[in-house]
Amino acid sequence: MPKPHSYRFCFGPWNLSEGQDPYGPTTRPAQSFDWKLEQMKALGYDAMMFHDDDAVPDIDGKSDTQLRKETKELKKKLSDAGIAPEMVAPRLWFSPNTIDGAYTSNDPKCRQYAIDRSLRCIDIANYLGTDLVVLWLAREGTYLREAKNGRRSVDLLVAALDKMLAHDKKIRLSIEPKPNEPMDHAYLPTIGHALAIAQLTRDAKRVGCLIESAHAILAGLDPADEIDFAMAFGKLWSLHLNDQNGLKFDQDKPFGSANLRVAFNQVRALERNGYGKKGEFVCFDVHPFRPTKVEHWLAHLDNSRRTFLLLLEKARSFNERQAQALIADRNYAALDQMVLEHLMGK
Ligand code: XUL
Ligand code: MN
Repeated sequence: MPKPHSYRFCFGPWNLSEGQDPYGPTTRPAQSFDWKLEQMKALGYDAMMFHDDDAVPDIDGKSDTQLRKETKELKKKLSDAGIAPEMVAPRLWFSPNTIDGAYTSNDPKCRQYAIDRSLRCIDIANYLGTDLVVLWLAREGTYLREAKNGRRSVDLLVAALDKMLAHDKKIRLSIEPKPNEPMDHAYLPTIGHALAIAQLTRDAKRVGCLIESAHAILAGLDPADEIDFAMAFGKLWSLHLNDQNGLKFDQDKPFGSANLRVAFNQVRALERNGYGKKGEFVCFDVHPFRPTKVEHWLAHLDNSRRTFLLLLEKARSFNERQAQALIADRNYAALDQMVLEHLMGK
């Protein structure tokens, strides 16, 4: 039996969110970055993931010198805290320049902004000491079909990826697909799309993906199958575990909250593929429920990791021999019940 490996855990500053939604304001007061870092240490997490402007607030108004200085300060803070920088992601959905999309905007000036901003994000990753840039392509899609030319959008996405790959010979790009929200339809809705577009770039082996459980569920897919698919290509370089109750807005629920069995199967898929053995982190892209009180603000992160570790025990103690015998006998009813009873502790 190979020795079971241990996992390392990560979250981002945005996962200690304040409760705002499209219908109402915050329900918890904003906290400083230093407070968030303290909480991460207290929870015993290993790494932090960043948007470019989590690392350098108000990035658009800052010079390259300032960007370098602030990132170096952040790097020191992280290393003093014993926290690794996992990745940096350009926030390409906030600026007035990305109203109609970033790399696929119909306005060439806006497309240029998106590329310049992405190159600065790569610089931040370099200063911080990570080779991973995550691309959640929030507004690369349409509200209505006729607004953009889909074929041209694919070409523009490839051109943008190529510029990033050329800017830095070592950087790896992880595309985080999501099928909808804020767009009606996104151009890269699934892992298959992300890995396919990688093949059109100048250096396909440096373009991989990040799976978020909720995003896969929103695409009508099983996140465990997405994990197996990405890992068959050796391209699952990061992971956002969370949960999602059906086809609605992106809920970012605690891991396992909506469907424990789907969560169990994700852990099984990670185990059988050896996720984490090359230094990949298990990140929880989870948010507190809006009614959460300040004194319970960290619970969703603690609980997600706790559920993950309990499901890991379940994955490792699953009776594979018994399961294989039932599979050989095509007795899927018994297999089904065996899984349920295992999860219920029978
Ligand atoms: C959006 C989402 C983002 C990315 C990082 O749904 O998941 O937080 O993970 O940009
Ligand atoms: Mn995510």
